[in-house]
Amino acid sequence: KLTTIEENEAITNRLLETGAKVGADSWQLRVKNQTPHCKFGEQGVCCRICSMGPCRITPKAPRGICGCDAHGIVGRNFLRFTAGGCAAHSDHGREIAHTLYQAKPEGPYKVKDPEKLIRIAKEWNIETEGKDIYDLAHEVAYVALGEYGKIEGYQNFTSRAPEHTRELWKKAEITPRAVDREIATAMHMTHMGNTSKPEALVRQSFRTGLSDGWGGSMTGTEFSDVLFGTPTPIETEANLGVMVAENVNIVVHGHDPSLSELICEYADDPEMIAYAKSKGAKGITVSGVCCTSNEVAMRRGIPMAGNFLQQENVVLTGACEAIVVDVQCIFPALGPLSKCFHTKFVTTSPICQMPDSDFVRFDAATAGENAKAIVKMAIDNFENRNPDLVYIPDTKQKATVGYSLEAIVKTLDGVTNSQVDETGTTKPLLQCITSGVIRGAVAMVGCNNPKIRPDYLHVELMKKMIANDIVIIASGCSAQAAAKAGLMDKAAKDLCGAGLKRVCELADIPPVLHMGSCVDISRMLMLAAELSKDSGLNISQLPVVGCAPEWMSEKAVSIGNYVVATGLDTFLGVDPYVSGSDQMCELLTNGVRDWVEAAYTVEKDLDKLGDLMIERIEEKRAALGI
Ligand code: BF8
Ligand code: SF4
Repeated sequence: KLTTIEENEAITNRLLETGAKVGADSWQLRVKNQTPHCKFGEQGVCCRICSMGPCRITPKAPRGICGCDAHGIVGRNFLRFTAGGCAAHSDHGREIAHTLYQAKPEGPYKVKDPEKLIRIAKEWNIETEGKDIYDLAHEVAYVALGEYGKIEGYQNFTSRAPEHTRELWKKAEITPRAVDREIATAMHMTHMGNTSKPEALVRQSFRTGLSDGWGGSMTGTEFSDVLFGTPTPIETEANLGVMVAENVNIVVHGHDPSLSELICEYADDPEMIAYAKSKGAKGITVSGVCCTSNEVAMRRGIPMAGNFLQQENVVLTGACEAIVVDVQCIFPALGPLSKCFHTKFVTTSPICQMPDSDFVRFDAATAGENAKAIVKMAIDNFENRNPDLVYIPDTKQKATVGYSLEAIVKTLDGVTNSQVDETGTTKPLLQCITSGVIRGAVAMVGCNNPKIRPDYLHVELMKKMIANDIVIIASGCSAQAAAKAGLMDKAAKDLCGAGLKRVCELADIPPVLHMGSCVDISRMLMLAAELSKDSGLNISQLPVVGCAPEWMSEKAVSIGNYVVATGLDTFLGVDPYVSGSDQMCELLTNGVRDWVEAAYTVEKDLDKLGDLMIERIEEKRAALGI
């Protein structure tokens, strides 16, 4: 039985009552204060990139003071949005590469997947023969770090894209060079008095996005796997009910797994558990929010307390001893909110510093001590809990997660009567698709956004897709929405059409596959590339589309750009502040198809959005004659 949106809303309302008792603020209240939103901002026609402005475009004032029109302003804003997202993802990837650079056999960070490390080294023409694995790790990490500012050529990982895709990029002049360079180019192009031509701004948006997807994000994913292990299917649970009233509850939140991995390790340490018991708790429970949660769920089965718009709820349970954050998607609201409770709000990264938090500066050299100190801080805080404020709903769902590309390939081996030489490839999956047992796939990704009932579009669209024999690969907060609802429980096969249900039974998988965090959308790129190579089809011919129905962050726009630029049609449920320029809208929803064989669709109506995706998938099948 699925957990409904209404049930989740009832829980939230109950928690907001606690909030009211202690005088806590909440996003639900702040949304009211911010509504209606500024129309100029919403349409993308406000420019404040120089101090002659801010300039706002209206029918009476069609140009800014410098003469820039709506199309230039919307285009520049769109590119800057992309650059922000690319920077966040890619810098996260860079941090991971730094961590790998400092890995040592006796230190807190080790090489857990040497096979993957060697594979990457070979791909990058780095000599592996007779080398100590840690020497190799440092060498590969050094090259990865150099990739960010490489002087010539293109991002190394772009060679993983199919030849046809690379040809398209070359022709469109959007092959990503170095991450730092694409971001700098984006900022330079959008400086006052530079580019105001939409076409050029969209090209650079794509190139910047591609440097994220096939650069920074892929670095994040691949080196996280090297350090912490490549995910394999594992059981876990999701929703607030994973917190345990009798235990010390530590919630990890953010994106970079370097910190959370060690927190999980220390929370599992018998010495720490004994210490927690000495303080009156029964044990220690670590659960997660947002993508950090996805990372530790995929590798350790750590339960997922919730996604983006549930972060305040975690504190509102009154049973959170510490919410420990690294970077990105963290509400500054957690500072004042934690002050209404006993909760410690622990920030750990110089990239993410917030008022009303305890800052424990985390770095690779002292990571072990830092993590231990944080776990101890949480345990010591247990006795400060006010029992009268504790309410943990018992709602949770089982979920099977951990579907990296490698895991998907392995799981599907043997599902069809494929030849021996086809194992270890995506051919069994292709066979399911070409035979029509599975009609296609949707990559469901992205955030929650108060503009939409939290999780509603994610869950309803997924239900609709699987009922139509379309398999879902999910990441980020979309994956957590699915897990909270129960769609990652293998029993959800009963909600599928007959074909997908059969595949779920044969392969023993849920119909919604958790592929990881948002940087792990790079796993989806690799899957698309493998499907293309194994089928001989172009990526754009595959019956696969992307969808971010409730997106909110700059990162999501960067993702959208690299997914479209890789050849996959992408469907959005929230407008990316471009409605103020018909030229930008036309380019993004149609014009770019000439360059990359894919485009955006923005549709706010749930039923229409779902129908359009199914239609697109069926069109692609018809074009292939399957
Ligand atoms: O990177 S899906 S709200 S947590 S931005 Fe943030 Fe959006 Fe969640 Fe992960 Ni992705
Ligand atoms: Fe106004 Fe032009 Fe300055 Fe933008 S760059 S704020 S449109 S004068």
